[in-house]
Amino acid sequence: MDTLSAELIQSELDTSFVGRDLCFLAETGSTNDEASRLARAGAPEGTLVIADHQTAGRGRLDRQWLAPAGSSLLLSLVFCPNLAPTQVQRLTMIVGLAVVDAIGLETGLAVALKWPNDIVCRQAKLGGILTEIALTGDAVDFVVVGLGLNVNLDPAELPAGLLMPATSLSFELGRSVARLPLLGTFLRVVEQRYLAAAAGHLPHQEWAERLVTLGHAVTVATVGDVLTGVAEAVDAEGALLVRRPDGRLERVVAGDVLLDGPP
Ligand code: BT5
Repeated sequence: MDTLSAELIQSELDTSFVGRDLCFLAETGSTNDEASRLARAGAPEGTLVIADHQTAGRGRLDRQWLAPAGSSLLLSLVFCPNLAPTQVQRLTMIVGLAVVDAIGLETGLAVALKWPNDIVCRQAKLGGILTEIALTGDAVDFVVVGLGLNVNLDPAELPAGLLMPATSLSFELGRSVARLPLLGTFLRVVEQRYLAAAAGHLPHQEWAERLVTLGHAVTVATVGDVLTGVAEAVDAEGALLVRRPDGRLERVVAGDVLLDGPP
C-alpha cells in the first residue's frame, strides 16, 4: 500500500508556503469543500487539504469525481491571489502545468492538458482540476484549486460512460507509482509557478503549448449551447478562441471540448 500521512507529507515538503499548513484526511466528502471551510475560517494561502478517499468528490457542474481509496492524489490548495475574478483561470493553468512537470520529472511520462481543466495522456483522462472562487462583491476572497489525479488505478474500476476514457499513471507505465514523491515535486513546482506568475510571468503561453486542443476542429458544449469551429488559441485569461465556419472568432470562457480532429 502506498501510504500517505501528514507526517510523511511534511517530511517530503520542499516549499516555503504551499502545503505548509496541511490537513490529511483518510476520508472526507470533498477536499474542495474542506479547503473552503478552512479558508473561510482563516486558513492561510498555500493550505493543502489531501484525502485518501472522497465520498462526494466533485467535478465541474456538480459532476462526480470517482476514485478508489488510496489510488489517487485527491487534493485542494487555498490561494489568496491579487487577481480579478476573470483572471482566476490562471491558477488552473499553473496547477495543470505543475502536474505535467511533476509527472515528467518523477516518471518520465509525457502528458498533456486539454482545455479547460483536464490532464490527458493518449486522449484519455488522467486527471482533472476544479477551481472554485469565493467572492465578496467583485473581490476575490480566496480560490480553492482541486486536483484529482489517477495514480494507481485500473481504469476498468471506474464506471462506464465517463465524459472521456480514463487512464492512470500505473496503467500508462505498467507499474505502480509512489504518490509521495510525486506530491512533493508537484507542490514545489506549484509554488515556483505561482510566485513567477505573481511576479508578472503569465502562464498562458506555456499552457497553450501543452494544450492538445489547439489546432483541432472542435465541438464545444457550453451551458445551453454547442458550437463548432477550429480551436485557434487561448488568451491570457484562459478563454478558448474558436474560429467559426463563418470566419468569426468566438471567445469561449467555459465548456467541454470534443476533439474532432485536424482542421
Ligand atoms: C474535473 O471535472 O475533471 C475536475 C475533477 C476535480 C476532482 C478533484 S479531486 C480533489 C478535489 N475535490 C473535489 O471534490 N474535486 C477535486 P469535469 O471536467 O467536470 O469532469 C468530471 C467527469 O470526469 C465526470 O463526470 C466523469 O465523467 C469523469 N470522471 C470521474 N472520475 C474520473 C476519474 N477518476 N478519471 C477520469 N475521469 C473521471
